[in-house]
Amino acid sequence: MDRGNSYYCTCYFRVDMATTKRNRLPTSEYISGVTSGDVLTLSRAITLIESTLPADRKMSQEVLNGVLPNTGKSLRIGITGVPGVGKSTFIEALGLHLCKHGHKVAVLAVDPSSQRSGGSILGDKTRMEELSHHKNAFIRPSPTGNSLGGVANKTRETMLLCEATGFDIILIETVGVGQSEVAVKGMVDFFLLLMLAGAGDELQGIKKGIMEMADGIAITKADTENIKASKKARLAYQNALHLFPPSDTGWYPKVVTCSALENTGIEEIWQMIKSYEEHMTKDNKLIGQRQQQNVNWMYETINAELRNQFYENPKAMEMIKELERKVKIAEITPQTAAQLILNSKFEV
Ligand SMILES: Nc1nc2c(ncn2[C@@H]2O[C@H](COP(=O)(O)OP(=O)(O)OP(=O)(O)O)[C@@H](O)[C@H]2O)c(=O)[nH]1
Ligand SMILES: [Mg+2]
Repeated sequence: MDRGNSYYCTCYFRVDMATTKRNRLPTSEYISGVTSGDVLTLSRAITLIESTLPADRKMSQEVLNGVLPNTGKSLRIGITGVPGVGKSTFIEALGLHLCKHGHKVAVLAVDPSSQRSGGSILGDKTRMEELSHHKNAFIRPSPTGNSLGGVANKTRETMLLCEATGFDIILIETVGVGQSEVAVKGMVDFFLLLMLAGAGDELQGIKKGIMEMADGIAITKADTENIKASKKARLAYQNALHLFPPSDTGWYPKVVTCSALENTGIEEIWQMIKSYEEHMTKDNKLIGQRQQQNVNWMYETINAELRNQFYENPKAMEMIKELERKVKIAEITPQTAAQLILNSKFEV
């Protein structure tokens, strides 16, 4: 295997850049390197945006603004499903399929809950071994962060950098338990839900909300003795989807079966994604969706920043503690306490 061509990120461990020596390029070199398709500069630019140092944060924004005209030219695909459903194995199969057809594929992850062995993708990197060595693929682990918002932001920014480097397909893996799938839905064009055929429990234990978010469902591990159950599950899910109101875009989610291990159904899923893209490109629906996602991102950032500024203010915290005491003993109502602190925010 030719490792020389590999884009695979070599940092197999998490590095807190805030505690390591800064080793930065000039802003213009990040921009020119990334936009000329240099993957080593891409890796370094991602390390920069993952840093929490204020100077790095400022530089990251300059780099991102510099590469912005070169972004947006990829198809962004989110892949979710419960732990162990087969997301990574599926991404390996789909990613390889696309690389073989000349696409350049970047694989990212949003998994704030994962503290195991350096992020979910690296944790099970063996599942993507072949893809990780393909010259057209780039795999980056889930960034660290103590909040979902922070992790999601870094993944969005990483996605933009990958696009500017020339990757035309972005695959984002996220675990479909908790809120990370909502964050990923808000940054991709197509959202694929992976499911397993269960013994008669096809529609149990599934969060309805996730199904409603999906643009497509793949019943995976449809191989060996699972084939029959998977076909049955496909019909059950397809029927269940009919019960949901149609989405604003007029797209009807489809359900397909696949086996990542046997490489079946992968092309069918790709065709489903392509017909979705075609549907969304008509009447500029895809552009509209992305514009809305960007606006939402701006508001999320403002909200998060306002919260941080407020809760990091020592005077406000002092006042809150005192008000908390008064609320506990019913000296004042929670509403009055909240109003007092919000009014005083401008003085503290
Ligand atoms: N039979 C069969 N097994 C599969 C298939 N895809 C994945 N598996 C197996 O299912 C297990 C979990 O696969 P992963 O790809 O790691 O699943 P995941 O959803 O990424 O798991 P997390 O990242 O832990 O949430 C592994 O043992 C795989 O070999 C498939 O198509 N068929
Ligand atoms: Mg995985």
